[in-house]
Amino acid sequence: MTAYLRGFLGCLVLALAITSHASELIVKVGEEKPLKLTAEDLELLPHQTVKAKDHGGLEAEWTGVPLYQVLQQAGLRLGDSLRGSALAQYVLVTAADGYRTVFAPPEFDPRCTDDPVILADAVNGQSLDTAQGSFRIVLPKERRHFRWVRQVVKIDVLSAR
Ligand SMILES: Nc1nc2c(c(=O)[nH]1)N[C@H]1C(S)=C(S)[C@@H](COP(=O)(O)O)O[C@H]1N2
Ligand SMILES: [Mo]
Repeated sequence: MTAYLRGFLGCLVLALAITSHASELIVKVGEEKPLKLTAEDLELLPHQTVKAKDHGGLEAEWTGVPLYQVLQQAGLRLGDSLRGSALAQYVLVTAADGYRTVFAPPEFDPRCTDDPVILADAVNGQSLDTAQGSFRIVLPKERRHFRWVRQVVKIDVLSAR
């Protein structure tokens, strides 16, 4: 009984360790110090809710933080600074399964567009499930869903040369 309990507690601790590890997002803007965000850190930032159809065509309410705010916190300069060589920057989003996709900063800079790009942590008032991961990119205006990256674990801002 005691051994069983110990085994159970061991599994629980391991599961918690894996879950908390999986929920960390690393955001690296050029040579800036990487920003590490847990799900709890993201919760503290101002959220926005958007309506969007999922891949199956069902309308849902996605809640999260506008991506540009997370990137600005990690050191990305938008607005008036987005000019000249800064326009050769690209944003590489990597998921836990190795899926990757890129964005360009003007696609989510509010000085350039009204179309939201959300780093979502909830849908219809519920936290995202394990298939979605702790963080998912949501693009309500994009007709294809290939950039709705699930299980986002890393975001790099790089410069094309
Ligand atoms: N991590 C990850 N995100 C991903 C993908 C993937 O393979 N891995 N596929 C993309 C594609 S092509 C589509 S159509 C949608 C599907 O979203 P769904 O799984 O919620 O239906 O997820 C996108 N996000
Ligand atoms: Mo897809």
